[in-house]
Amino acid sequence: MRTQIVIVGSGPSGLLLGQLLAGIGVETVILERSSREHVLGRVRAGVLEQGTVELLEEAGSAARLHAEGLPHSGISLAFDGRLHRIDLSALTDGKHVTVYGQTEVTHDLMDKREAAGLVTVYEASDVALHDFDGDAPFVTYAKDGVSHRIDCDFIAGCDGYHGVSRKSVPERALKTFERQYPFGWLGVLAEVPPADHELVYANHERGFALCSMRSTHRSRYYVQCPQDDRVEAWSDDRFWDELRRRLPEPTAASVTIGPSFEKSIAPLRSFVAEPMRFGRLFLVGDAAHIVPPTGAKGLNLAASDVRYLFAGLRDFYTEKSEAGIEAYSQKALARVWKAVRFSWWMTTMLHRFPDTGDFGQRIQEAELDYLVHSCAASTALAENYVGLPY
Ligand code: FAS
Ligand code: PHB
Repeated sequence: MRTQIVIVGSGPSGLLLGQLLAGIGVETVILERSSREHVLGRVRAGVLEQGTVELLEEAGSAARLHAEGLPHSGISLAFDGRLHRIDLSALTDGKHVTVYGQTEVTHDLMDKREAAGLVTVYEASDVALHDFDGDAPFVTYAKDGVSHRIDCDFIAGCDGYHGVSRKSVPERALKTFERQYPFGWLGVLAEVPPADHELVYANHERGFALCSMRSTHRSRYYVQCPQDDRVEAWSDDRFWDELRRRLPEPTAASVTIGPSFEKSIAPLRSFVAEPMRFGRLFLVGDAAHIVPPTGAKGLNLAASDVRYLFAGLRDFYTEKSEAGIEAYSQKALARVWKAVRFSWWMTTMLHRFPDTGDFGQRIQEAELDYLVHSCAASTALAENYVGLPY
């Protein structure tokens, strides 16, 4: 079999890239390790930058997003028993974010791909990348016990942190940067109305908490927990109690409790692999970088990479120019590192570290107090949160 581009991974970056390429007549095959149901069963991001929404519009899969997504013009920071709103739109000439779950983004992109009759091989095993350092790369995989080979022009490694693509690059050709955080996030989904009409990021001496949502009747909450904590140790009652202890009283009183239907613990890390291109292989999204979710950047960075790579591939196929694909890694990494910095900064400012102590807690509160009372400081937060220019 032959195609123009093999995309490894049917997450948001793979699906979005495939949809944009289909729009200019470039043929792709997506190889996905898991089942369609398993991919859609993952609960992850919830906040989309305006640039991500515009890309989904360009991919023709933003109709439900516009019908069901929630535009948000602000967020609140909670500390020292008080809530402080950051007016994102006022500070960024009217920009906003849209609250719409990654699961829905993935679902919309899958539906669009299937409606166009484009090929996605689910439950593809033993995916292996070959000869991507030459000009005739190919990918092999097995499906239902039968081995397959796909020859292609390029391979897009959209297979996440644990995928095969980054691991296929010779170690000597890759430089990685990593920071593990000494805690995780326990996340809960419940069919209850959100505690506030916007997101609340709480700094508390017991630990970080986040009030988010998926709709006006479905809430998404997180509390910081020990790195080695287990979901089984957290009954719903214990979760609701701990969440409300970390929130200012009026916000805690607005929390509607109810049975959780999803509960999971995610580790937090910052990770970047450089460069993001190796001959005919491009690393995209979580395959190349991971950020702690505190800055709501993971999914949006994946979209940012897709934007740069799509522009490069479009120039290659329509203008016979290699300038865009040559510049991909350097352009993508410039924006990646700014988002890695912002996510690291939000995480260090809002979480309780083992060595924070009383002095560290006061320093965090002083930084937050300065942030919410300084136009310059809150503008810096706002322009990063809504998404820096591409
Ligand atoms: P993904 O990991 O989403 O997709 C990669 C795909 O490749 C998967 O479907 C996988 O099954 C497949 N794959 C892997 N190995 C393969 C192989 N060998 N062969 C074929 N297919 C293979 N971001 C936020 O902004 N906010 C959040 O709150 C947030 N929470 C998160 C919670 C968790 C537990 C995790 C893991 C991530 C979270 N993220 C969050 C980040 C997340 O949203 C990612 O940024 C986003 O999924 C990136 O999309 P992709 O790059 O497509 O990678
Ligand atoms: C979410 O709704 O899952 C979410 C929102 C904002 C974040 C992280 C997660 O910073």
